[in-house]
Amino acid sequence: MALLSPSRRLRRTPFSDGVEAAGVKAYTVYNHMLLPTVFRSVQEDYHHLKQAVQVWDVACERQIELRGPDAGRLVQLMTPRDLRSMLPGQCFYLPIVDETGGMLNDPVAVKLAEDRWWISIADSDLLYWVKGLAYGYRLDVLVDEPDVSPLAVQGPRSDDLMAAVFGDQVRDIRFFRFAHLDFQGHDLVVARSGYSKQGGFEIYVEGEQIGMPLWNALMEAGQSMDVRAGCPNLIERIEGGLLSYGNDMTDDNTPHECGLGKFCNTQTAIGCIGRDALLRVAKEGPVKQIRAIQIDGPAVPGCDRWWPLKHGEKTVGRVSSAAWSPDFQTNVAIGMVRMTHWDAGTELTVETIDGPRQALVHETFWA
Ligand code: THG
Repeated sequence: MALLSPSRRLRRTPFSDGVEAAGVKAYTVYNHMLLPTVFRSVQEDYHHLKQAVQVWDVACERQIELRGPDAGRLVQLMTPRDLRSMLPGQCFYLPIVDETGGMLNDPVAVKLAEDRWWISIADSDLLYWVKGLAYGYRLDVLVDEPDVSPLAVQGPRSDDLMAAVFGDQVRDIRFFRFAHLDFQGHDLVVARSGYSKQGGFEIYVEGEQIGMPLWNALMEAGQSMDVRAGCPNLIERIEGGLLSYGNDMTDDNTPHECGLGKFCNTQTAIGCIGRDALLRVAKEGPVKQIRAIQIDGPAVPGCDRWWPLKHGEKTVGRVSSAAWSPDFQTNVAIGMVRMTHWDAGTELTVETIDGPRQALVHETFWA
């Protein structure tokens, strides 16, 4: 692939100087912003993530801030997950759906207060949908994209690194909870969350002023822990079954097709715009669903378009993400498979860009 032309529209982040100094080798574009994808190599980065600790510039996980008495009502309009039990201090992974039950995004919602939320979005322009709803429903809420940039610390040594910078209080933060912690006089939201299965934290950095000081403090404190700059890792996230909006699912898919049924309480999510549509399809159940797929043979090429999944002549699904897994010594993949062929152990053929391969519907994701 050719290079990306830098421009004002392709936004840099408060950490871009650190990312470049660390020798970033490739970027993707996510929410119109730079997202690093490779530092040494995807495989080297993968081994290191699973053994040590990394600092990730995930500023592209942009926030939509909702402020005002109707903030909670507006979030509930958008999701079939029942939010009544959610307390300030909690984060929830939320399917966001339109009036047909189609997925518009799969953010992490951060409930700062009853009347103040951050929706930490995946790669789609959700802001306009949210603004449209707030205006159309005449809600008493302000909607905007504040300058808040998440910095993730991920890997088995995350607790030690974070404790070195923020103190031992970070160890007490529970999964998908957050605390307010001080860094050089700035109050930061620090959550135990992140786009890997290796454990870690996300620091919501407000403004760009302390971006590089925080980056540098983590890098210095982590020297003895072999800290490195990293990024969401393709291999690790496929092993863990972490979905990527736009790749593994689109607005043509319901949350149930995406395997996100466990994050839906459609019966009791009163107010959700997609509720009727989802209740209708829930009666029958989904006819296709996300599955872990194992692909035989040597390392597959990069998956930059859907690869058809076939049973004989018949197309029964598609693979949307795939990579060679050094730990499992096979190609791991995420696909959408029709009900008739989604049982574990079903043998299929996947038409990769380099030709057909044998594939197997796997029982579960790998990690
Ligand atoms: N963190 C924050 N914002 C984000 C992401 C993130 N925005 C974009 C993208 N990632 C959104 N997608 C996901 C996908 C999966 C998870 C979080 C965001 C995730 N899932 C866990 C799992 O499936 O094991 C746990 C979910 C749970 O149990 O509640 O973490 O990573 N800020």
